[in-house]
Amino acid sequence: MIRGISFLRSVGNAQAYEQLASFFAVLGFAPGKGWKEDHSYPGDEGTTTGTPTKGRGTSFLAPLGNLELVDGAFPSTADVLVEVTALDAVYQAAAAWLRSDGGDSAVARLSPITETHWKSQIFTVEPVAGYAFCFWAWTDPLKGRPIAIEGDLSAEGMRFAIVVARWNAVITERLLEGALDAMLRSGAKRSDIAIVRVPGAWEVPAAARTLANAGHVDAIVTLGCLIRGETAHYEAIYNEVARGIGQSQQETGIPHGFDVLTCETLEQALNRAGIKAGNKGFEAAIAAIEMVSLRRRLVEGSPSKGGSN
Ligand code: DLZ
Repeated sequence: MIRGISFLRSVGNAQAYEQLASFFAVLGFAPGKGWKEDHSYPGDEGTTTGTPTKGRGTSFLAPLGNLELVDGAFPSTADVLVEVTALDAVYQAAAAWLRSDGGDSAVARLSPITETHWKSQIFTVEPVAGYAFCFWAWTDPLKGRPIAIEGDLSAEGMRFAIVVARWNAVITERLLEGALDAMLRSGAKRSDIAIVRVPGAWEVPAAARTLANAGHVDAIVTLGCLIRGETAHYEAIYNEVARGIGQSQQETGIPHGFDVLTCETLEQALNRAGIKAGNKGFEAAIAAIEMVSLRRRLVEGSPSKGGSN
């Protein structure tokens, strides 16, 4: 039921308001909606542009927020603490902003980065005198990340089969090159990659299934190209091919990288085979590598590299 939390800071005058808005904008905050009201408040002094001040708010969003009550020693020199992931970069950005705002002497409003007692580093900055903010980051960069089990992209020691259709070879050979490039650059050995050629896309699922059942490879990459204008029963063929490859993956558990292109024209197919829109064979191979790595972690039950709280 609770949707979010806002920390409101009333800024004494329009100039400080604009300076602070400029400071937070350069630090990479996502801008919020902000607001502006048309009626005036008693004591309005006017903005730097001369128009009468009305109520307004500039907001900056962070993905996470919390209300923290503190009993005992206060953990920082400011009451707003912004957690970041790259403290050094934020520090540099803050220093650059201070320099541009007030020259080298303004950098005195930036404290050095210091260690905290809670395994993190912190600094305090006063972009405008009297308005201090603390920025901090965990010393262990994995601390505080959402818990996730992920595969990595190292193919060292993995064995692959690439099933490639000969139909539309001008396209599928490029997809094959892309898939090989991804595997070899990710650390696979050439001798651990089998290339299996089949007549057309229609034959890809059966070959993939045979390879998966044989159990000699960790992953299979399936490559083909169907061009609507040149293919009778295009939809029917594609549906069967996609279903067959998906079924082979689901029933054997062996990851199947899928790249049977379905294109309107040859030009579109060429673009997806490396001319313009990246090489989809490369992408399918990278996905297969990640899935092998993930599968090993899931089966071995070791989320060791997935990050934890
Ligand atoms: C027959 C056919 C047609 C019309 N079009 C394609 C295509 O665009 N891409 C492709 O990979 N294969 C095509 N084929 C061949 C079928 O996939 C299959 O190889 C033959 O029907 C023989 O079973």
